[in-house]
Amino acid sequence: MNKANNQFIQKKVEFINKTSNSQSTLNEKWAKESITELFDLPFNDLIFKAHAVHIENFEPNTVQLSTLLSIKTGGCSEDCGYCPQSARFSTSVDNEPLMQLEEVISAAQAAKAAGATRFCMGAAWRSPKEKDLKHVTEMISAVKSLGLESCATLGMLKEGQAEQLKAAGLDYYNHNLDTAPEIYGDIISTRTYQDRLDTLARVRDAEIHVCCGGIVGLGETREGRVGLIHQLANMDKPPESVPINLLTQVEGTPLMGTEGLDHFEFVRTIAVARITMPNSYVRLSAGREMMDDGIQALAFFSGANSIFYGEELLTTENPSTIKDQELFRRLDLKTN
Ligand code: SAM
Ligand code: DTB
Ligand code: SF4
Repeated sequence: MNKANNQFIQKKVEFINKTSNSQSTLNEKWAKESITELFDLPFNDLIFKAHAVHIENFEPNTVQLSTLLSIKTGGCSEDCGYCPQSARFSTSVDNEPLMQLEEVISAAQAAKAAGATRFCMGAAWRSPKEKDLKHVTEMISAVKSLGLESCATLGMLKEGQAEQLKAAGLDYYNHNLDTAPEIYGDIISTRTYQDRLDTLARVRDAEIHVCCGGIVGLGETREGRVGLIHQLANMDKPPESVPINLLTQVEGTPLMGTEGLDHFEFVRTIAVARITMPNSYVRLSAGREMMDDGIQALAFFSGANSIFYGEELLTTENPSTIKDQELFRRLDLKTN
């Protein structure tokens, strides 16, 4: 590289570093103003900065693969406005009871054979009942014995339930904040933001890794996205894993027909998550089916280092494993 080029990059780094976190009067790690400033950077400056943070903290060019399985589908009592599994909306999702252990084991074996290292089991529950939890703990132990990391997302946890999951060997619990507190009530009325924070605290106390993120494209403004990142980045300990979902609009849900989010704004959200949570895995989650390869490449450049891998999310489509493997090859990405 010639001298002029080197000087240019040096100047760019200095300029970008100027947008640093201004100390909040509330003594939080990330002031809302600093997060807003990041979102407001010229796109190239933002993703350049995010990439710099990423390669300082993670193995570059490496993506973690998590495969999802819906172990109990549909018929959920909650009213999350984005979700095709709510019993309150008329969608094409068929209700299915809790899966048998053998079916879960075969799905986990297939995920491992395809290259996934984490297996995430999702259930359409408000919160698990004791008898359900017993079956789920068997599934967790079976997944662990295959040499996979385990993750579960079962809704709100009551006192003592996180400890049961931990004892079965659960590595991660996924429970999303979904959006900013100010917007939350427009999307969900059957559980509060505080309910979610309480479950997350139980997961932390039980020493299970926290997987917590949200959805963008719910019709929120940029301020809404700032508010979500502000909550996540200021947790006492930020989540180890941060899934950023782009709303997958499903016929029959209240959020069907919401104006689509510019995919560059989605990439900005990934970049801001990376900068504000430098040690967390940032997962490019729901919505990849709608994104072209260029947008996904920009998301990886901006610090996304995990994806949901496998033909299906919970009830909606995800890119095929063959298509993903082709993308990894074209981008020289290693997987783990
Ligand atoms: N029932 C449990 C709960 O809500 O905690 C676990 C499963 S729930 C489907 C897990 C997360 O998936 C939600 O919190 C939400 O962030 C995400 N999700 C659900 N439907 C989605 C959609 N249509 N588009 C994007 N993300 C979605
Ligand atoms: C998360 O943040 N996204 C996943 C997982 N955690 C459970 C779920 C996405 C669901 C998309 C809609 C569906 O397939 O039903
Ligand atoms: Fe139920 Fe979870 Fe869907 Fe909400 S997101 S309706 S809690 S399955």
